[in-house]
Amino acid sequence: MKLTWVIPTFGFFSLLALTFSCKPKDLGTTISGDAAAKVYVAPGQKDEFYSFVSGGFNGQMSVYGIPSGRLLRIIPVFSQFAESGYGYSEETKPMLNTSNGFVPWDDSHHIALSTTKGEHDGRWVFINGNNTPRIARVSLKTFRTEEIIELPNSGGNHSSPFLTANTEYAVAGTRFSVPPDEVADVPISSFKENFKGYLSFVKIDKTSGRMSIGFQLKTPAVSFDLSRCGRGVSDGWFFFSCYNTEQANTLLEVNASQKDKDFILAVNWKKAEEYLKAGKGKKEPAEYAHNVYDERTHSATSTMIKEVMTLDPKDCPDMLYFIPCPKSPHGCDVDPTGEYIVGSGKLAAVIPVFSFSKMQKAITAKKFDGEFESIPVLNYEAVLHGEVQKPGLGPLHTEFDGQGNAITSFFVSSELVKWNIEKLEVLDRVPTYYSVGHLSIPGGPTMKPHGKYVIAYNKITKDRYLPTGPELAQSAQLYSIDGNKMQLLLDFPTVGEPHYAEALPAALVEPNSVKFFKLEDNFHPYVAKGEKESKVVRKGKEVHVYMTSIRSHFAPDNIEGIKVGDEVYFHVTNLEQDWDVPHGFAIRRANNAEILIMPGETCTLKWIPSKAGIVPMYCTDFCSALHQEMQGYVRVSPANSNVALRWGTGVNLDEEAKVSLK
Ligand code: K7E
Ligand code: CUA
Repeated sequence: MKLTWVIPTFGFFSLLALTFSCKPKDLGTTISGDAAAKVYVAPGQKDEFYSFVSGGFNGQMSVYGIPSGRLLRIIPVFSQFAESGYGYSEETKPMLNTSNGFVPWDDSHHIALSTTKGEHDGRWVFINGNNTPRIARVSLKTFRTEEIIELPNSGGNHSSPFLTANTEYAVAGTRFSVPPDEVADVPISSFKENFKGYLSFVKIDKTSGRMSIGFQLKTPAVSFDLSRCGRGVSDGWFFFSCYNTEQANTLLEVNASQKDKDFILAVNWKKAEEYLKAGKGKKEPAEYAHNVYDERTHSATSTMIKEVMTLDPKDCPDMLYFIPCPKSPHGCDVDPTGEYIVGSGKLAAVIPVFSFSKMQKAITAKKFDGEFESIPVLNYEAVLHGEVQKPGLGPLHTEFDGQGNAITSFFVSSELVKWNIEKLEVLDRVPTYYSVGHLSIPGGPTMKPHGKYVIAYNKITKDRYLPTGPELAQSAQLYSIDGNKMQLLLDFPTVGEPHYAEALPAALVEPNSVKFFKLEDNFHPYVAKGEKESKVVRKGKEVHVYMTSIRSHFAPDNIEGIKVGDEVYFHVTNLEQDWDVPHGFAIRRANNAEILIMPGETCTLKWIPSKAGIVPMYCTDFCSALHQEMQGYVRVSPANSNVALRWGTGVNLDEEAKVSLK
């Protein structure tokens, strides 16, 4: 396919034109003959890679097998998930607590797999919450969200979470500059005086993965978009793309597209650590939630933290530098060696590639073009390795194949373009259908890319799948990159709106995957480790049912003496000790979801009966041939009744019931 375009002059109207996408001329309905064989994973065979895909506005993370494109799991993170009871069960509700109370949704864009020495280590995957600024950590042993930390002073956590080479920090740059939380109520027009852009450095414990806010940098009010850490030669640095350096607060489409160049902010985080040690930090009042899920108790707790350490660049010279970057940069990507930093200006006609060693020289030689809010601005030519000429239109993101090449996604011209980093030459281009956002090469953002494939995550799907009303499935496309030419192999639909994704070899994850939770390690306060321990305990209006489930019955499965308006807690322990045998629990007239209990786990469903009557409950997960028999009854009596509290399984309550003495 040959692409032709006119490099526009950036007037208002051409700007408008640029922000729309074009449809490639070649409709791409033909693919070469061996494509099917390359993505065919025969029944019973497993995929080579796990791919973790952000869910965008569904607030979750999804897991696909690559190259088949098969959806393996949706991991609930920031949004309630009725399928498993995440955010509905008493144990998981605290995960969604914030300084603004319970927030059961978010918008998640970026995936970050943990690394050691710049290579995937298969331990954790991190993801951002954009709307309520948060970072979550998911365990790759359990595929569950283990921790969520909120970020104060941030207006929207887009530029996040990006990790250092040894997963020392996850960074989080605010997309919206806002007044610091303390200042709050000011006129919007006082943007330049009152607004700030905060960069958060979230520390990650080496062994447990536990997160805490190490420090926040108070930077000028711009919009931080994306980021990557330095590595190898540039270890100790972070690079953040910034737009709206015009500092506009209205009609950003026009007003934040005025300048010929915005910035990449280079942050020397090792220096920031030195300043902290030297006592330059200042603790400031703040309020943010830190939510931790404990696998021993199968329960989460939420703690509200009241202060945060901040560093003001004014007290910390030689820590921050601006690199001019053409036209509203979006992606900011660092190559595997750490020497090259690729900026992708959404409205730029070139891809600038910066050199880290040139940047160091320029800093020593003070090759500055003035300052931006007291932060030195480096001279563009002095730090530039070179520009890729006529690469395409609307570059967004770049990943690396580990062979000295980069592949960049182009939203406007709907294509992936492969180019050589050293020579800055375009080597190959393939169309995407349509308007690609992020792209993902397995290991592409690490020091050792695994290569083999690139996956395009497209923003528009028109005419690729059977229509499903006004909203179509999201579209991902898989290409092979191990030959000279990139080759389209497969289209597959995704859920939510995928932004970024990261893939790693299955061998790094599969052997560690937890098969079930050991009952003996269950320290849930309401666990029943065998049917003999099942019981019902009333404490005033609170009723605690210590329930067990095993194929194919609950204990107890008959309960009487519950009254209208009671607060009933079903603490269900799944006694199974085998892989892939969850039981579900649902009860009629509940105002929330089911709970889905993994073997060895305890989960709690809260239920407030509203009417007198006999209320059925049952197992929701088809667990055995007699799954349908896995059901029982709760008798609810009027609030003022004196029906005794009694329960049992396999007995006649009138003859043999266990009775609570309380
Ligand atoms: Cu979709 Cu990374 Cu939020 Cu680009 S971002 S596409
Ligand atoms: Cu247990 Cu179905």
